Amino acid sequence: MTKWISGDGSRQPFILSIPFAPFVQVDKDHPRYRSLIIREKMSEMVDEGIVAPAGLIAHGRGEAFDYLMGEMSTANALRTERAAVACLLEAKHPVLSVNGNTAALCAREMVTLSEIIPARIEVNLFHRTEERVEKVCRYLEREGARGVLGRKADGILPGVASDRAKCTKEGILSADVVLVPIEDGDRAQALVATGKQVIAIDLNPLSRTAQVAHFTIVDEASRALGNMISMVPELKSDHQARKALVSSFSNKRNLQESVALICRRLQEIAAKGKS
Ligand code: PTJ
Repeated sequence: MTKWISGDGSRQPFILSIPFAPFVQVDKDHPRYRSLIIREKMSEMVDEGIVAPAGLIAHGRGEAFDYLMGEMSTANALRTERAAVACLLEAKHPVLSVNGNTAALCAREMVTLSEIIPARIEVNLFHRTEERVEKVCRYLEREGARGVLGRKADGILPGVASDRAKCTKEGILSADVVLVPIEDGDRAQALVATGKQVIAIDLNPLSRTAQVAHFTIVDEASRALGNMISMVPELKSDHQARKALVSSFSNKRNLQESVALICRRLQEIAAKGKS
Protein backbone atom coordinates (compact mmCIF):
# COMPACT_ATOMS: atom_id res chain seq x y z
CA MET A 1 0.00 0.00 0.00
CA THR A 2 1.41 3.39 -0.98
CA LYS A 3 0.24 6.58 0.66
CA TRP A 4 1.13 10.18 -0.03
CA ILE A 5 1.31 12.91 2.52
CA SER A 6 2.54 16.13 1.06
CA GLY A 7 2.93 19.28 3.15
CA ASP A 8 3.59 21.90 0.54
CA GLY A 9 2.17 20.38 -2.60
CA SER A 10 5.60 19.54 -4.03
CA ARG A 11 4.68 15.84 -3.95
CA GLN A 12 8.29 14.83 -3.33
CA PRO A 13 8.07 11.56 -1.49
CA PHE A 14 10.22 10.33 1.33
CA ILE A 15 10.14 6.56 1.59
CA LEU A 16 10.42 5.30 5.10
CA SER A 17 10.66 1.75 6.25
CA ILE A 18 9.18 1.22 9.69
CA PRO A 19 7.24 -1.76 10.98
CA PHE A 20 3.60 -1.68 9.83
CA ALA A 21 4.09 1.31 7.53
CA PRO A 22 6.70 -0.03 5.13
CA PHE A 23 5.91 2.10 2.12
CA VAL A 24 4.60 5.33 3.51
CA GLN A 25 5.69 8.33 1.54
CA VAL A 26 5.93 11.54 3.49
CA ASP A 27 7.73 14.80 2.81
CA LYS A 28 10.56 14.70 5.32
CA ASP A 29 10.54 18.46 5.82
CA HIS A 30 6.85 18.53 6.56
CA PRO A 31 6.51 20.43 9.87
CA ARG A 32 4.43 17.60 11.31
CA TYR A 33 6.54 14.82 9.83
CA ARG A 34 6.91 12.68 12.95
CA SER A 35 3.29 13.04 13.89
CA LEU A 36 2.17 12.09 10.37
CA ILE A 37 4.36 9.01 10.32
CA ILE A 38 2.99 7.89 13.67
CA ARG A 39 -0.59 8.49 12.50
CA GLU A 40 0.06 6.34 9.45
CA LYS A 41 1.49 3.64 11.65
CA MET A 42 -1.49 3.81 14.02
CA SER A 43 -4.01 3.56 11.19
CA GLU A 44 -2.16 0.58 9.72
CA MET A 45 -2.22 -0.99 13.19
CA VAL A 46 -6.01 -0.64 13.10
CA ASP A 47 -5.96 -2.60 9.82
CA GLU A 48 -3.76 -5.20 11.57
CA GLY A 49 -6.29 -5.49 14.40
CA ILE A 50 -3.81 -4.34 17.06
CA VAL A 51 -5.26 -0.85 17.66
CA ALA A 52 -9.03 -0.48 18.22
CA PRO A 53 -10.71 2.05 15.91
CA ALA A 54 -11.47 4.16 19.00
CA GLY A 55 -7.74 4.05 19.73
CA LEU A 56 -7.22 6.56 16.93
CA ILE A 57 -9.48 9.03 18.71
CA ALA A 58 -7.59 8.49 21.95
CA HIS A 59 -4.34 9.03 20.04
CA GLY A 60 -5.62 12.31 18.58
CA ARG A 61 -6.57 13.55 22.03
CA GLY A 62 -3.10 12.68 23.28
CA GLU A 63 -1.50 14.51 20.35
CA ALA A 64 -3.44 17.66 21.17
CA PHE A 65 -2.19 17.70 24.75
CA ASP A 66 1.35 16.89 23.64
CA TYR A 67 1.19 19.85 21.27
CA LEU A 68 0.13 22.12 24.12
CA MET A 69 3.07 20.97 26.21
CA GLY A 70 5.69 21.47 23.52
CA GLU A 71 6.05 17.80 22.49
CA MET A 72 8.84 17.14 24.96
CA SER A 73 9.34 15.56 28.36
CA THR A 74 9.01 18.42 30.83
CA ALA A 75 11.06 18.66 34.03
CA ASN A 76 7.88 17.80 35.90
CA ALA A 77 7.31 14.67 33.78
CA LEU A 78 10.91 13.57 34.33
CA ARG A 79 10.48 13.95 38.12
CA THR A 80 7.35 11.81 38.00
CA GLU A 81 9.01 9.20 35.80
CA ARG A 82 11.81 8.92 38.35
CA ALA A 83 9.37 8.46 41.22
CA ALA A 84 7.42 5.91 39.15
CA VAL A 85 10.56 3.89 38.42
CA ALA A 86 11.37 3.93 42.13
CA CYS A 87 7.86 2.65 42.87
CA LEU A 88 8.16 -0.15 40.29
CA LEU A 89 11.53 -1.19 41.71
CA GLU A 90 10.15 -1.21 45.26
CA ALA A 91 7.16 -3.33 44.25
CA LYS A 92 6.86 -7.00 45.19
CA HIS A 93 4.75 -7.88 42.17
CA PRO A 94 4.77 -5.12 39.52
CA VAL A 95 2.73 -5.58 36.34
CA LEU A 96 2.90 -3.57 33.11
CA SER A 97 -0.51 -3.45 31.43
CA VAL A 98 -0.49 -3.23 27.63
CA ASN A 99 -3.41 -2.23 25.42
CA GLY A 100 -3.58 -1.78 21.65
CA ASN A 101 -2.29 1.80 21.55
CA THR A 102 0.59 1.02 23.90
CA ALA A 103 1.61 -2.00 21.86
CA ALA A 104 1.53 -0.01 18.62
CA LEU A 105 3.50 2.92 19.98
CA CYS A 106 5.95 1.34 22.38
CA ALA A 107 6.01 -2.47 22.43
CA ARG A 108 9.79 -2.60 22.50
CA GLU A 109 10.05 -0.13 25.37
CA MET A 110 7.49 -2.09 27.41
CA VAL A 111 9.43 -5.30 26.81
CA THR A 112 12.73 -3.69 27.84
CA LEU A 113 11.21 -2.16 30.97
CA SER A 114 9.65 -5.49 31.93
CA GLU A 115 13.05 -7.17 31.66
CA ILE A 116 15.06 -4.67 33.65
CA ILE A 117 12.63 -3.99 36.52
CA PRO A 118 11.72 -7.03 36.28
CA ALA A 119 7.91 -6.99 35.89
CA ARG A 120 5.27 -9.13 34.21
CA ILE A 121 3.48 -7.89 31.10
CA GLU A 122 -0.27 -8.39 30.86
CA VAL A 123 -2.32 -7.63 27.77
CA ASN A 124 -5.49 -5.97 28.99
CA LEU A 125 -7.88 -4.57 26.42
CA PHE A 126 -10.75 -2.18 26.76
CA HIS A 127 -12.31 -3.22 23.44
CA ARG A 128 -11.69 -6.86 24.18
CA THR A 129 -11.98 -9.75 21.76
CA GLU A 130 -10.01 -12.98 22.10
CA GLU A 131 -8.65 -12.41 18.62
CA ARG A 132 -7.28 -8.96 19.48
CA VAL A 133 -5.77 -10.24 22.73
CA GLU A 134 -3.95 -12.93 20.76
CA LYS A 135 -2.72 -10.43 18.17
CA VAL A 136 -1.37 -8.01 20.77
CA CYS A 137 0.30 -10.87 22.70
CA ARG A 138 1.97 -12.12 19.54
CA TYR A 139 3.06 -8.65 18.58
CA LEU A 140 4.76 -8.22 21.96
CA GLU A 141 6.36 -11.65 21.64
CA ARG A 142 7.78 -10.68 18.26
CA GLU A 143 9.40 -7.77 20.09
CA GLY A 144 10.98 -10.22 22.53
CA ALA A 145 8.42 -10.42 25.35
CA ARG A 146 8.44 -13.60 27.44
CA GLY A 147 5.66 -14.99 29.65
CA VAL A 148 3.06 -12.50 28.44
CA LEU A 149 -0.14 -12.77 30.49
CA GLY A 150 -3.68 -12.09 29.27
CA ARG A 151 -4.60 -14.93 26.95
CA LYS A 152 -6.28 -16.88 29.71
CA ALA A 153 -8.19 -14.29 31.69
CA ASP A 154 -9.10 -16.16 34.89
CA GLY A 155 -9.73 -13.10 37.06
CA ILE A 156 -12.24 -10.27 37.24
CA LEU A 157 -11.34 -6.73 38.25
CA PRO A 158 -14.11 -5.69 40.64
CA GLY A 159 -16.04 -2.55 39.74
CA VAL A 160 -15.71 -2.78 35.96
CA ALA A 161 -18.65 -3.88 33.83
CA SER A 162 -18.59 -6.59 31.13
CA ASP A 163 -15.57 -8.09 29.39
CA ARG A 164 -13.48 -5.06 30.26
CA ALA A 165 -13.07 -6.47 33.76
CA LYS A 166 -11.25 -9.57 32.54
CA CYS A 167 -7.68 -9.93 33.75
CA THR A 168 -5.41 -12.63 35.19
CA LYS A 169 -4.98 -13.83 38.76
CA GLU A 170 -1.25 -14.26 38.23
CA GLY A 171 -0.87 -10.74 36.85
CA ILE A 172 -3.01 -7.68 37.41
CA LEU A 173 -5.24 -9.21 40.09
CA SER A 174 -2.32 -10.06 42.39
CA ALA A 175 -0.13 -7.07 41.49
CA ASP A 176 0.78 -4.48 44.09
CA VAL A 177 1.88 -1.91 41.48
CA VAL A 178 0.39 -1.59 37.98
CA LEU A 179 1.65 0.61 35.17
CA VAL A 180 -1.19 1.65 32.84
CA PRO A 181 -0.22 3.70 29.79
CA ILE A 182 -3.03 5.35 27.76
CA GLU A 183 -5.69 3.88 30.05
CA ASP A 184 -9.40 4.53 30.30
CA GLY A 185 -10.81 6.10 33.47
CA ASP A 186 -13.13 3.28 34.62
CA ARG A 187 -10.37 0.72 34.80
CA ALA A 188 -7.85 3.08 36.35
CA GLN A 189 -10.40 3.89 39.04
CA ALA A 190 -11.19 0.20 39.60
CA LEU A 191 -7.48 -0.62 39.96
CA VAL A 192 -7.07 2.15 42.55
CA ALA A 193 -10.14 0.86 44.41
CA THR A 194 -8.50 -2.57 44.83
CA GLY A 195 -5.69 -0.92 46.82
CA LYS A 196 -2.96 -1.24 44.19
CA GLN A 197 -0.50 1.54 43.47
CA VAL A 198 -1.36 2.82 40.00
CA ILE A 199 1.14 4.51 37.69
CA ALA A 200 -0.59 6.11 34.70
CA ILE A 201 0.98 7.54 31.57
CA ASP A 202 -1.51 10.05 30.25
CA LEU A 203 -0.90 13.26 28.32
CA ASN A 204 -4.18 14.70 29.59
CA PRO A 205 -3.66 15.85 33.19
CA LEU A 206 -7.42 16.43 33.48
CA SER A 207 -8.52 12.91 32.56
CA ARG A 208 -10.09 10.66 35.18
CA THR A 209 -7.17 8.25 34.86
CA ALA A 210 -4.74 11.10 35.52
CA GLN A 211 -6.77 12.31 38.49
CA VAL A 212 -7.20 8.94 40.24
CA ALA A 213 -3.73 7.42 39.69
CA HIS A 214 -1.06 7.63 42.40
CA PHE A 215 1.67 8.60 39.92
CA THR A 216 0.51 10.30 36.71
CA ILE A 217 3.20 10.67 34.11
CA VAL A 218 2.04 13.52 31.89
CA ASP A 219 4.22 12.67 28.92
CA GLU A 220 3.95 10.86 25.60
CA ALA A 221 4.07 7.12 26.33
CA SER A 222 7.06 6.14 24.18
CA ARG A 223 9.09 9.13 25.39
CA ALA A 224 8.14 8.43 29.00
CA LEU A 225 9.10 4.76 28.76
CA GLY A 226 12.43 5.60 27.11
CA ASN A 227 13.22 7.99 29.97
CA MET A 228 12.15 5.42 32.56
CA ILE A 229 14.37 2.72 31.05
CA SER A 230 17.38 5.02 31.33
CA MET A 231 16.59 5.72 35.01
CA VAL A 232 16.50 2.08 36.13
CA PRO A 233 20.25 1.27 36.48
CA GLU A 234 20.99 4.13 38.89
CA LEU A 235 17.89 3.61 41.02
CA LYS A 236 18.29 -0.15 41.11
CA SER A 237 21.31 0.12 43.37
CA ASP A 238 19.94 2.83 45.67
CA HIS A 239 17.15 1.62 47.95
CA GLN A 240 17.28 4.79 50.12
CA ALA A 241 16.84 7.04 47.08
CA ARG A 242 13.90 4.94 45.91
CA LYS A 243 12.16 5.15 49.28
CA ALA A 244 12.69 8.91 49.46
CA LEU A 245 11.39 9.42 45.91
CA VAL A 246 8.23 7.44 46.58
CA SER A 247 7.44 8.92 49.98
CA SER A 248 8.04 12.54 48.95
CA PHE A 249 6.05 12.34 45.72
CA SER A 250 2.80 14.31 45.52
CA ASN A 251 0.57 13.58 42.56
CA LYS A 252 -1.59 16.58 43.42
CA ARG A 253 1.43 18.86 43.03
CA ASN A 254 2.46 17.03 39.86
CA LEU A 255 -0.97 17.52 38.24
CA GLN A 256 -1.19 21.16 39.34
CA GLU A 257 2.21 21.78 37.79
CA SER A 258 1.19 20.04 34.54
CA VAL A 259 -1.93 22.20 34.18
CA ALA A 260 0.02 25.34 35.11
CA LEU A 261 2.57 24.51 32.44
CA ILE A 262 -0.14 24.30 29.77
CA CYS A 263 -1.55 27.65 30.95
CA ARG A 264 1.91 29.28 30.90
CA ARG A 265 2.56 28.02 27.39
CA LEU A 266 -0.78 29.29 26.12
CA GLN A 267 -0.14 32.68 27.74
CA GLU A 268 3.33 32.87 26.15
CA ILE A 269 1.88 32.01 22.73
CA ALA A 270 -0.91 34.56 23.16
CA ALA A 271 1.61 37.22 24.23
CA LYS A 272 3.83 36.52 21.22
CA GLY A 273 0.80 36.80 18.94
CA LYS A 274 0.10 40.29 20.27
CA SER A 275 3.62 41.75 19.79
O1 PTJ B 1 -6.67 -1.19 22.96
P1 PTJ B 1 -7.86 -1.06 23.85
O2 PTJ B 1 -9.05 -1.81 23.36
O3 PTJ B 1 -7.55 -1.42 25.28
O4 PTJ B 1 -8.31 0.49 23.87
C1 PTJ B 1 -7.38 1.49 24.23
C2 PTJ B 1 -8.02 2.91 24.30
C3 PTJ B 1 -6.90 3.93 24.24
C4 PTJ B 1 -8.96 3.11 23.12
C5 PTJ B 1 -8.81 3.03 25.62
O5 PTJ B 1 -7.97 2.75 26.69
C6 PTJ B 1 -9.45 4.41 25.78
O6 PTJ B 1 -10.56 4.64 25.33
O7 PTJ B 1 -8.70 5.32 26.39
P2 PTJ B 1 -9.21 6.84 26.66
O8 PTJ B 1 -10.30 6.84 27.68
O9 PTJ B 1 -9.44 7.55 25.38
O10 PTJ B 1 -7.94 7.46 27.36
C7 PTJ B 1 -6.69 7.52 26.75
C8 PTJ B 1 -5.89 8.66 27.37
O11 PTJ B 1 -4.54 8.53 26.93
C9 PTJ B 1 -6.36 10.06 26.95
O12 PTJ B 1 -6.40 10.91 28.09
C10 PTJ B 1 -5.28 10.56 25.98
O13 PTJ B 1 -5.06 11.94 26.10
C11 PTJ B 1 -4.06 9.78 26.44
N1 PTJ B 1 -3.10 9.46 25.39
C12 PTJ B 1 -3.34 9.17 24.09
N2 PTJ B 1 -2.22 8.89 23.44
C13 PTJ B 1 -1.21 8.98 24.33
C14 PTJ B 1 -1.77 9.35 25.59
N3 PTJ B 1 -1.01 9.52 26.68
C15 PTJ B 1 0.32 9.30 26.56
N4 PTJ B 1 0.92 8.96 25.39
C16 PTJ B 1 0.19 8.78 24.27
N5 PTJ B 1 0.81 8.41 23.14
